[in-house]
Amino acid sequence: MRRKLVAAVAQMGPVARDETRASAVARMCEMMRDASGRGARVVVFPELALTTFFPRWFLEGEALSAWFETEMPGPAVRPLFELSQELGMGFHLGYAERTDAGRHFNTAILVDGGRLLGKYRKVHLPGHRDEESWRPFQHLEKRYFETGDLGFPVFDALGGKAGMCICNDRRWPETWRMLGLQGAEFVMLGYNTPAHYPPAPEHDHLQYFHNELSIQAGCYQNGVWALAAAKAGCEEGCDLIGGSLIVAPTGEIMAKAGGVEDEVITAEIDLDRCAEIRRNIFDFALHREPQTYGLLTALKP
Ligand code: CDV
Repeated sequence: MRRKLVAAVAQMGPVARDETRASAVARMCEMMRDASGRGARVVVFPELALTTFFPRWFLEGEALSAWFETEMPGPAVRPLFELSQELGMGFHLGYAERTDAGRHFNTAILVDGGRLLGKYRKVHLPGHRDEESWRPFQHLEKRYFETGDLGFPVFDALGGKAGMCICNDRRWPETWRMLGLQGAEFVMLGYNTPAHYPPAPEHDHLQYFHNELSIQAGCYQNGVWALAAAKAGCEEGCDLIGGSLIVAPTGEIMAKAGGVEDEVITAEIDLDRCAEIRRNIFDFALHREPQTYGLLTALKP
């Protein structure tokens, strides 16, 4: 019997700076119910989904720490966990994490039936460490977060092998290969991608193309499904791309969001289709030549 399930991606429109977590969670609960009504077994929410994308501002002290979750679920997020239990549904959620030891990460979790199954902390942090006044908006992920310390874990979930990554990670082939080598069959990810990239504005017209290119290539080259959720639209004056996607292991786009508001897309995903790629052109055991790839993990070329 083939391992098929309906998967959903819940794109979110903008979350305003003064929007409460409770309000964002209410929006997510509504989309989880919608997805469940369409037969979905899992729903993927964006990166830093509970709040506005706060790394666009230089913040210190309480003005910064207010954006971080110190417990998961905290009271505001508990309704999502409860609904996951009620509906027998999995979900992927991105949020800013502060650990008990005072460490800060850009984090995503996988929950199923109200139970936490896995956690990932973003490895490829984009942006810069110090305020750069020439920018129309800041991107201070390198200041606010540490590099993820959990590697690229793969979890048993939903009858298959689940992996996660976050936003900028999707552009890096190493992310996908680390997950592919561990047998991941579907990769969940969220993103906040500005339509305008201040250091290279000449590429602004390619933002949607590069999103699809990265995800489709990652899927094809590793024989995995991808469920990719945008936070989209004009958030506090910053335009974020939409284009949330469900991509097959062949690299084909199976579903795509049309707008830049809250929107649920679904597709049936057959986990056994990963083998179409992995037993053929990307049969790792047969065709990889790792003895020639030393530079990939060397600290300096
Ligand atoms: N949140 C992100 O990781 N954003 C990056 C931008 C800054 C390039 C992205 O890869 O979309």
